[in-house]
Amino acid sequence: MAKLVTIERHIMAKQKQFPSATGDFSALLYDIAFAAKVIGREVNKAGLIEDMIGKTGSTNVHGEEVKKLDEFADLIIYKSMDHTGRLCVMASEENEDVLHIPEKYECGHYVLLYDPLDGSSNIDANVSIGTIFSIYHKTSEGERGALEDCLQNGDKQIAAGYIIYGSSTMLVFCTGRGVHGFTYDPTVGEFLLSHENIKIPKRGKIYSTNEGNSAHWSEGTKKYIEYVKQIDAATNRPYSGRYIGSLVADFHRNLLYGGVYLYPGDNKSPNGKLRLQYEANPLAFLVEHAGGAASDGYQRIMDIKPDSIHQRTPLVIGSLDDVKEAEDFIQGKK
Ligand code: P6P
Repeated sequence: MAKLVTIERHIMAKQKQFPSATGDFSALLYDIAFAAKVIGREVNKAGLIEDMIGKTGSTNVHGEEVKKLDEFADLIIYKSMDHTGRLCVMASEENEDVLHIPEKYECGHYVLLYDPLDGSSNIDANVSIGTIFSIYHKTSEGERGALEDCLQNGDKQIAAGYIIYGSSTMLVFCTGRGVHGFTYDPTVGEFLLSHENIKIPKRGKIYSTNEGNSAHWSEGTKKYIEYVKQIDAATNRPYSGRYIGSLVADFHRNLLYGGVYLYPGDNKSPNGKLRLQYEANPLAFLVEHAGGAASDGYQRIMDIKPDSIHQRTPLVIGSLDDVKEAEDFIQGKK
């Protein structure tokens, strides 16, 4: 009988390593796990609920169509967190401005940034989608958090993770001591430890990118993608092309199997499509703690100083050797 380690038991065991811990951080992680259960329930039966599939008719700050489940997930996370007294401010990919804690509630000393439902354009096609989150310490002076709390470099993250709503619902997170995956068991209503201390292979055989954009790519990017498709048994080429079009799903597969995901900048979108604060930084935190790497093709993602909460960044992320090789091509060294 596999040892049944719930996420609560796992977090408590980690918390015991820090006698000064107040339990606030652990409780914040439980709150996220709770929100994940509620979102997962709706995502998994969305197709059966009148009016949960489809568009809201509105667009978000990025001019993208907002799906009904996007709005639902965004609200669930905010409402699960706004009254706990653990957070001082939040920021969501779905909301233009930072999300303050209502005056009637106390503020805490943590900051939560999140993409409530990434890949939502895939919802109606029943493709895996995900929630991505980052946690920082409060740095601003005032009692209630501020925009500056949401503009910290990625290497100031104290935790990050994602929930993938796929063939099963999994919560993968890291608090700086290993990357751990928990699979949701609906029969007991718990996330159970299923992937302890995940390490990404140093080199993979998978590349993930939208080749439909290749006409706009730089010469370096084009050369790298051509390189991984060439036949050379000594370097395990050609790689396999795998692209789901849902970042959490593509990242999760590469984290477990090895490989590299690229959403590069190009002559149409020099900063690429993905958001630094809600997508690149949390996944960069995870992949580095799993032994991989994340860059914009030139610099480490977690070294980038954010100027705005919605800024985009090119992203090359995955197995250490694959990311370094992609950087060499992008920088014209190969
Ligand atoms: P494209 C989804 O909209 C998303 O933000 C990521 O989840 C995904 O990897 C990417 O965009 C897909 O973008 O341009 O290839 O459709």
